[in-house]
Amino acid sequence: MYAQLVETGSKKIRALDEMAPQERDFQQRIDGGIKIEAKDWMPDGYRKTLVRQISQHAHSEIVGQLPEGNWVTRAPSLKRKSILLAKIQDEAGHGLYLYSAAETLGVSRDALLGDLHSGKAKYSSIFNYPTLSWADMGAIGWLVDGSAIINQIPLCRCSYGPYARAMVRVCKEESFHARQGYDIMMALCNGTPEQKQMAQDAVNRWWWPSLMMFGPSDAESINSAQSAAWRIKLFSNDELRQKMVDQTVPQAHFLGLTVPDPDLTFNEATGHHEYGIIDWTEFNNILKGNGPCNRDRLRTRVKAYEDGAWFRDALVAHADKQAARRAATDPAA
Ligand code: BYC
Repeated sequence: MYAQLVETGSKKIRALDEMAPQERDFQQRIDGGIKIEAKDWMPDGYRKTLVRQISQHAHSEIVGQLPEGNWVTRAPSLKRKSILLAKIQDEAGHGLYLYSAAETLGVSRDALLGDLHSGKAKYSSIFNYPTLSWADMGAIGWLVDGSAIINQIPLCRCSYGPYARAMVRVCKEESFHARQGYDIMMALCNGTPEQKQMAQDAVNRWWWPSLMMFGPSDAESINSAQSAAWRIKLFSNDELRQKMVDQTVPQAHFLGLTVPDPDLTFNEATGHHEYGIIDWTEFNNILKGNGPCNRDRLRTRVKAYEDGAWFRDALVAHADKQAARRAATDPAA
């Protein structure tokens, strides 16, 4: 079904009869819905695509802690603070599952983090925007984690076993994150006019960046055709973006908030909300490192890594001591 000759930028998806036997077997397993596991043979391009996507995803999770971390000390109540802390800790956990999934493909976590810290690796564009008010915690949970769920539920069924399995738990936790975000928005929208205005202002700033999270339009997406053939991507960027808009617009209406898109219309015939033109110049600028917070995020991330060196050293020293103790008491071990 995948095997049409699709041009993907410089690449062309090859038909089954153009493949060497080993690659054909591999593709047929994927087409048959059989998961690929770490020790299975895989084409180099499949491995590279997964390392690229899973590591970008892992980086997004840990950089994604920073905009919300900014509000832990300013949460409006102890309850909100505990919930926010739990959410941010979940994101660290997601990063760990994902780095572990990437490691099964033969790359080291140190190398991946090195690429993040040098600015070579990408992470999601969304985390390069500032969090200016408490309402941003609501908007991030509702819109950003909401978008993440839409993108990641299909990944639970992707062809690479370790990635798919990591996604199952991630999606369960993301669902709590999205609810806590919507709950913050509900509280603000049922509060004073100033609080409602704060919620509206947050939606005004996070709406378009959330749509950009899904990546370039299908026409511009260089990796999509091959990733779809390998069942790493089960839906296109535009399909998932449309799902997000269709799901979120009624939620905004329920809150009594306006979606900041004058061109937004509901098409009765298709049942979809049609949205206006996305500012891809803004997206591309962020990808080039020129968003409002790119430099700050990277600086904070590198500092956190350097400040944690003593802790990583202590873990290694502890593991070495335990191994030495085991060897001393049981030389056969
Ligand atoms: N930001 O050919 P395309 C979270 C890049 S974590 C930056 O469509 P692909 C959360 C793309 O990498 C959310 N870069 O690529 C965490 C590619 O560049 P390279 C993270 C982007 O891979 C904490 C180029 O543009 N989720 O929700 O087929 C707190 C062309 O794009 C972006 C994931 O990582 C972007 N938005 O599709 C709260 C999910 N979009 O690599 C929440 C897994 C595109 O060729 N990833 N690019 O140099 C995916 O599903 C896919 O990788 C994407 C892109 C849909 C993101």
